[in-house]
Amino acid sequence: MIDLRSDTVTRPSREMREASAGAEVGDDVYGEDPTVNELERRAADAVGMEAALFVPTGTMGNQIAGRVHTDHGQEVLAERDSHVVKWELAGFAQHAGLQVRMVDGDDRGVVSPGQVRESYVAEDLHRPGTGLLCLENTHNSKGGTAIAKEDVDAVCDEASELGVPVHVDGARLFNAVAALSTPAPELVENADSVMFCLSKGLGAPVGSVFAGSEGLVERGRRERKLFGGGMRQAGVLAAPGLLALENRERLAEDHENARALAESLDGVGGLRVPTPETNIVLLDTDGTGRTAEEFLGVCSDEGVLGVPFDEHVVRFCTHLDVDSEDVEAAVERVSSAL
Ligand code: TLP
Repeated sequence: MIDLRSDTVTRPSREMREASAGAEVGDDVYGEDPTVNELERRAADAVGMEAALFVPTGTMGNQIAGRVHTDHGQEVLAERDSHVVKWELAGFAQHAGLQVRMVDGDDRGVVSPGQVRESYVAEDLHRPGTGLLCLENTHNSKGGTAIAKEDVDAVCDEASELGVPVHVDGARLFNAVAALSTPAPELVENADSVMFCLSKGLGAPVGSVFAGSEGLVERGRRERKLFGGGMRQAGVLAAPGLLALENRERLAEDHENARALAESLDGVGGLRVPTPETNIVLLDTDGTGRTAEEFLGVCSDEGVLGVPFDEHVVRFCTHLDVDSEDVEAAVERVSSAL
């Protein structure tokens, strides 16, 4: 099976399993796990923030952001197709009492400073006030688009003028870094916090990071406890996370594989496949006469897995466990399926 459903499907390497087995551990709720402490230090450095917090999932990292930046009952601004809007069970509403004000980004998911200003709500007797702007980079639903520093900075400046903090859902931040050749600390330097996942393209079995100022991360630590995320001897999970940080450089390979996959499949049997910016390939199945689900059915019969994103949109994702030969094989199998 060539599994292109997500970059979350990677299995931990032997080195990761060994690092896990040999990890020095302590009770992280007491701040005594040396491996977690080391991961948090290195993760903060990697994004140029003062401090970082190891969390079990990207979802928890984003939800912690919702709670630490806002007051209950405020509004959060987020792009309409972003993960926090589509795939986190309305967590901002459930956990932080936030009303989400959705903004239509452009076709790459970029939100403009003008949209931030227009959507901003000043607090008064009738209106709750905007407590947070949440950005996503890379933007998953828009096909892993890598949003440039100028675009990130422009909205951060606008938000800052309005007194609104900015959180970046950077589940795939290092894919953006690789695609843009902009170091992560520069890409998020004007944001207040960032979440990035160790468990996606970086290949760790578990884990994400929430990073920001010392004060924000300390508040985040309490929220993580509230969410049931105080993980005790979590060094066994942080050790593979440390190795995952070393995988940042190789993300460019996934991007090359994604490009090769898209270029080879574009036009096959009526498929329309734009060239991706990172590791996410979106396929428009309309011209094949099949819906996304039907297309995935025939692909699965040939041993290729993807996920449906819309009635006629399928996502294929490249990752650490897929090499260029697998991509060639996937192209052959999909072509024969069609
Ligand atoms: N995304 C998953 C699914 O939930 C869709 C995937 O396969 O892509 N932010 C973004 C942008 C994400 O893509 C994801 C996961 C998350 C947050 C949540 O991370 P986890 O799965 O660790 O909670």
